[in-house]
Amino acid sequence: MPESPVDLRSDTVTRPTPAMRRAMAEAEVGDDVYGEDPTVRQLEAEVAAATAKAAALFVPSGTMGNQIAVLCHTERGDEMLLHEESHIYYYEAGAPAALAGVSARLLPGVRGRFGPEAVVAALRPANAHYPRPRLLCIENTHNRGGGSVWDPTAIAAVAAVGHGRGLAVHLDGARIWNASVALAVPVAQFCGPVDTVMCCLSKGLCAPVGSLLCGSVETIARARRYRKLLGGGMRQAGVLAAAGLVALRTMVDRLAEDHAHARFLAEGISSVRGFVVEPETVETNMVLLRTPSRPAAEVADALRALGVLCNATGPDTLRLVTHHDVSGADCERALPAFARVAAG
Ligand code: TLP
Repeated sequence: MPESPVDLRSDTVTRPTPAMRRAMAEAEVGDDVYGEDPTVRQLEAEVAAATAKAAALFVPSGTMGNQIAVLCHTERGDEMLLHEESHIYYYEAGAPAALAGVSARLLPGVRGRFGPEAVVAALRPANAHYPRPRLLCIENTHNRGGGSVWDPTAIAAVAAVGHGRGLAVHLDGARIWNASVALAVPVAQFCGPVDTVMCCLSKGLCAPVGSLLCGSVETIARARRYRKLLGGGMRQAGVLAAAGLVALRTMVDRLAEDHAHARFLAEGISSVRGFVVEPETVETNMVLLRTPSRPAAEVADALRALGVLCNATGPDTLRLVTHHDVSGADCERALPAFARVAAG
C-alpha cells in the first residue's frame, strides 16, 4: 500500500482524536441560542478563565471571531490599524470592509511584529478629512510572519500606545497556545493588555471546529448579537464544544513536539540547494522556505508528486506547518523529497 502523504499544508488539517470523538458522542447538549447548552457554557467558562477575561463566546471559526471583534469595536467609516501581513487583512475575504465598513491602515514590521513607534507614526490627528482610528490588532503567533511570537512585554507596549490614543486592542490569537508553549508563559499574560482575544481550538489543538472570542461582559453581550446577525448562532453546539474541551485540557502541552518537528525540518532543508531557510527563525510550528530559483507553486506541485503537501504563500515562498497528525517519522520521511526536488 502506498504511504499516505505528509500533509504540511496547515495545522487546520488535523482530525479529531478518539478521545474527542468519544466526548462528542457523549456530550450533554441544549439549544445554545437560548443559552441552554451546558457543554458550550463550560467551554466558554474555561476559555474565559484561561485568557483572564470576564466572558467568552463560542463561534464556528476564527474568521467569525475576528470579524465580530471588528464589529464590536468600530462603526462604519472608522479605521483599524494592523500589520500589513495580518490574517484579518490578508486572508478574511475583505470582511472588515464588507461587514463593518472599516478601512485598514497597514503597519510595516519584520515577521508580523511592530513596535509602539509604528502605531504612533500611523495615527493622524483628529480632523474631518481622516477616518477615525478606533482599533489596533495584533496577531500571535503571526501566520505570515512564519509562526513568530509576540512576547507579553511587546504586546503591552503597543497596547499602551493604542489605549492612550483611545483605540481598542484586539488580539488574533488563533495560535495563542503555540505562543504560550514557545515562551512557557500562561495564555493570560498575553491577553492582559488587550480588550478582546480570539483563540482557535481547531488549529494545533485538533478540535474539528470552534473558536472563542473573549472580552468584557458588555463586549461579549454585543458579540453574541453579532454572532446571530452573521448566522453563527448554533443550536446543540455542545457536540462541538465537547471536542473543544478535550483540546483545551489535553492538547496544549504536546505543541512543543510540533515546534521541535518544525525546527527539525528547517535544519534538514537548510542544507538543500535551491531552498533558503533560517532555522533560528523557527519559533513555533511553521517554517517559511524561499525558493529563489523556481516559482514556489511549481515546487509545491513537485513535492506533492513525492508525497509531501505544503502551500505556496507567495511567488517564491512555501509554508510548512507541523501538527498532531505529522509524526517525527513523517518529518524524516519528508526530507528526502526536498533534496529530490532540488536535484530536479
Ligand atoms: N489560518 C489558515 C488560513 O486561513 C490561512 C491557515 O491555514 O493558517 N487567524 C489566524 C492567525 C489564522 O491563521 C487563521 C486560519 C484564522 C485567524 C482564521 O481561522 P478559521 O480558519 O477558523 O476561520
